Amino acid sequence: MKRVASIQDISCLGRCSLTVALPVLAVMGVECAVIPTAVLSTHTIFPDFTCRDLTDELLPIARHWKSQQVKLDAIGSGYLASPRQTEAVCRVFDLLRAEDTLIVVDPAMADHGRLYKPFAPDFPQYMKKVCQRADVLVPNLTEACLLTDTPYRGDPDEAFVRELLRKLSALAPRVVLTGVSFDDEHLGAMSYDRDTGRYFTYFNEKIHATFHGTGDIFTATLLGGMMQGRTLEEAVRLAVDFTLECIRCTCADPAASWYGVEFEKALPWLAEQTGKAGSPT
Ligand code: PXL
Repeated sequence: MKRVASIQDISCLGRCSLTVALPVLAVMGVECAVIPTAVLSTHTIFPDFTCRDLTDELLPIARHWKSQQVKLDAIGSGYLASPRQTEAVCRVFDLLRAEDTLIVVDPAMADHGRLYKPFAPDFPQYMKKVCQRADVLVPNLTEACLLTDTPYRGDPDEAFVRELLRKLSALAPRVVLTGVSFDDEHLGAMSYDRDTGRYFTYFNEKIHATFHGTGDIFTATLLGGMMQGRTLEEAVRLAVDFTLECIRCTCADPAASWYGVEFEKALPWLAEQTGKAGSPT
């Protein structure tokens, strides 16, 4: 069985970060060890959330694992709570990565043209260092602009997105940009592989509703898909389709909460796709 470590926060309520990665990876037949970066009462879109930064725990956890010869097939990072924490996460990567460990970084710090509330304008400069350790970097459009010092555009065309991907590839060899849309009917992701020069685009239906935590669902599914032996491009398709399935389930429920998607209802769909990928090793 493949084992990954997921480095991101626990938002006790809100359906994001670890509370999404754990069930998604479990359904995909992948063991998910965790390094929690912070404990928050809710995600940061709620007012007055509490937050306990766990930066000082990260390296002791990693050192203990190292002493136990823990082997990781992948390490994924997501929301990080402070600039100091980005430095600790870089050290955790350096300590725990083996030659064949896949590093997947989601620079979860911004959306819709704006940094999340807790972050100062210089935070992307710190996050860049984490991104430079990635084998696969998975930003949304806002994060991609912040990481490449590109003015944000809410209505990108294909030339803009290709150029953004190319600029991002200075940070990591493979890049997947999420939330890509060139018209009113389609939404998906676009990837770029610096070594082959190949772009890949995959769209599915665009549902006109925005939900929180969909980026975390996408990245967890992408990582799980790659651990199941899918190529990056196959994993992108699966992640787009599963994220859409989660949004469909949420929109079908008039009593759905505002703060996150009902991914739980879509997990059986994901389990079915997992069967199609063959047994996890
Ligand atoms: O979904 C990204 C995310 C993760 N963790 C926390 C967040 C957010 C987005 O706002 O606030 C705590």
